[in-house]
Amino acid sequence: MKRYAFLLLLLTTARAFAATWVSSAPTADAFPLVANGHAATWNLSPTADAVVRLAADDVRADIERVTGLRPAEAATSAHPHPLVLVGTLGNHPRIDALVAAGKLDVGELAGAWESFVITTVDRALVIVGSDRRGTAFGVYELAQAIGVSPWHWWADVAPAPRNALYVAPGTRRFGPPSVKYRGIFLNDEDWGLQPWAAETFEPATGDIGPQTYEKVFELLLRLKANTLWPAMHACTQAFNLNPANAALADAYAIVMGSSHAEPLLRNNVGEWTAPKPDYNYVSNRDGVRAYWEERMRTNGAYENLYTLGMRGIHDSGIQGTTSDEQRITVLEQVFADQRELLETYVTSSTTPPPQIFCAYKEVLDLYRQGLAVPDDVTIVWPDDNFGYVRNFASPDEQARSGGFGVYYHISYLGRPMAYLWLNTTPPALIWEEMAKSHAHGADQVWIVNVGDLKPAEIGTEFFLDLAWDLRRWNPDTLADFLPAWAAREFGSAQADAITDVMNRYYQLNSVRKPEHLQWWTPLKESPQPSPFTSTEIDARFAAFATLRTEVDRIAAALPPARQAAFFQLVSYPIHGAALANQRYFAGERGDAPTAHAADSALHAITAEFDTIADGKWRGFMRLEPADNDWRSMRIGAWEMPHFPAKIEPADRAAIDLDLPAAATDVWRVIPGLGHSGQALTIWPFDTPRKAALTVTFDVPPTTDDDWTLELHRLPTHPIDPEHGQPVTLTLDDDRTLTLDATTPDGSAAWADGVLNQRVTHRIELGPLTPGRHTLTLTAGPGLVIDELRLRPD
Ligand code: REL
Repeated sequence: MKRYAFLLLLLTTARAFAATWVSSAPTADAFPLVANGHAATWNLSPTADAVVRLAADDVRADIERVTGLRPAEAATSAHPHPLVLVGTLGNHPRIDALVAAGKLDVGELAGAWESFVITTVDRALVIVGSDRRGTAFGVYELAQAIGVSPWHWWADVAPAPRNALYVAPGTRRFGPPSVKYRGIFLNDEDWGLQPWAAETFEPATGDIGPQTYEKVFELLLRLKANTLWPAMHACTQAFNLNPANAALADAYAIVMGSSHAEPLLRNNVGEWTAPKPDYNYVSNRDGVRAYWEERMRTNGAYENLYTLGMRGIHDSGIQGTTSDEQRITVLEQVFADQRELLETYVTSSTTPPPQIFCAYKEVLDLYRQGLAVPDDVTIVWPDDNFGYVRNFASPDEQARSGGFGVYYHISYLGRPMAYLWLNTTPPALIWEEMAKSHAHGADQVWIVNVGDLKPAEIGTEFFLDLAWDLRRWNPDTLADFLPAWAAREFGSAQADAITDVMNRYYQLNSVRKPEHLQWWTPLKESPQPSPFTSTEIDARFAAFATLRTEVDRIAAALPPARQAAFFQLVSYPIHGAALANQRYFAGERGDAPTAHAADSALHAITAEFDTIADGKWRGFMRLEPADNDWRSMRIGAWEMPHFPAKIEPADRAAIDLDLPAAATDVWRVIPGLGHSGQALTIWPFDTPRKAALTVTFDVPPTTDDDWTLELHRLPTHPIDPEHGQPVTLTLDDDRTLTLDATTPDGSAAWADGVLNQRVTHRIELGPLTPGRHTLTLTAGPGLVIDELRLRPD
């Protein structure tokens, strides 16, 4: 029993990514944040930044949410102790005096970016930041430590009530972050965010406006993010057309940017009022420049992250050019003109403002053809919209002073098929792609496209967590994220069970996203039945059915206060994905009653979203958009498929090679990655050389078959596009085969790869003698092997 308790303690320690330094029971020298029916008083500097004041107000409200007691605020630090002192270094006289007296060791805080120290000294709890956001992050760190989720408002996560809160003595240091600018892009808001804001949350504005943005900004700070690309579709009024939005961003110290197609904070779909063809830098340079200049004049005083370059009005190529050569010339002129505007309206005497060039879609090709990007501009690599980063800086490029960043998607509207509904990108994939990018210099800007934000809570948080402190996450700690998240949101009793269902949810949807069940892509000529065998479909049905039962069992075990959050974060996504699969596969089998029942059930649980949390989310969850712009893009219009009788592929005994057993200290198993949930890759990601992976397998005695080796890999893009991803396979030390495990970016094969979430290479081996064989695979970093399988021909 004792041993069990010890193991449990070890497990809990390993899992705890949230702070555990606040307890409900007094310990020696602990600071009484709330004790004996009294909450310690807070004191802020009279000249505290707006964001510090906002954060302190939020967290004082959090303390009341947890304990029922709201801390008072004292105008002066001469107030009797216990006191919570909150301030930015150099801006809080009492904190500065403690530092000067040598009582408060702030370490490397002075001049650091967004860093903070939380410490107990002289019967005070001190939260001191290096700058305004650092201080605010420190205050919100305390909120997490007392058990308040960053999603307490956005997903109705109820904190566990506590009578007392004691802060353990000691000094805790945080920051600087792994990535300088970290944020989200609210994109494709036509389904949830915009209709909900317009009808339910902010009817007076009738749009996504200051009330909604205020909640978004608070969330970003709680998640230790600092940047926002605002909603930008035609259904939404452009962010900067309402000056209250930018003023609010400034109060919350949120750095405002704009997407790849919206240079210098201009939302073209909503703001370019001249005829569309005039958005043309060849024929109307003065007109476009004046349009940008106007925004610099009104918003240049705020803290912004400026997108440079130019594309079309929306997500399209630059207008008025006929060749790549001309596009490059025009873009270089655009850079020069835009930087001149920044120089005039923004640049302080010494520091140019942060600028990015996002090499999205066709723009990456221009960069690869030699487009010259000013050295101090951050080049932001795009993913391929499906979660696989398209480019990595070479060692030479990494010398650029502007450095690099990544624009990543966990939601997407576009070809070959959108995914705008559930969030099914496994945390393990986000880690694999983003940590790999970081290892190749992408540490200046990380932006994630989160679609409507809900239900993308888990992916959003994990992405921003990585950006805040990437060092915590590696192949050995990755699996700790979900249990810690589940324990924080729903309590420890059900955390393991929730982790288990979420892991299975990610794995099942790694085989096919629920939005991509139609087994064809617009790139193929006609609809096709799924490539699964009946056995595989039955197994998928059974796995989803088990998940649904388990989710309902967990829901029944949770207290009423946790129900709304559980529905939003776990139950709806899992039931939704299961029903979408049932609807599709039953339809494909011609089982109309089951397919139609699943369709009705899917509509019913979606409608339930309108009723939870007393109707707070009415209008947020829809299978179709509220406007007519993007019909049938979310999960695809559903109808019973009409296929001829299916030809079942012969289900012949294949041999699965035991890849995890072959892992080495270089080829590492990444838990939760791939169809297998245990794909292998070379880690650390900047390992400079190739490494060998050796697998043994047995061929059965009676066979005289020819064999094909299937190498299933994730559709990652090569780290070095010039040399691809060469793989050498050596069989029994006497036969060597080579292949290039790359897929041409944007091709039909690429489309299949991202929809299947794997690419399969088939290598004919011919006959194999019965008995033991050895296969050695040698490749470089960047290749992710999901499974190796031998099939008899
Ligand atoms: O960056 C993106 O993902 C966007 O360009 C696209 O997703 C696009 O705006 C889309 O919303 C509609 O075209």
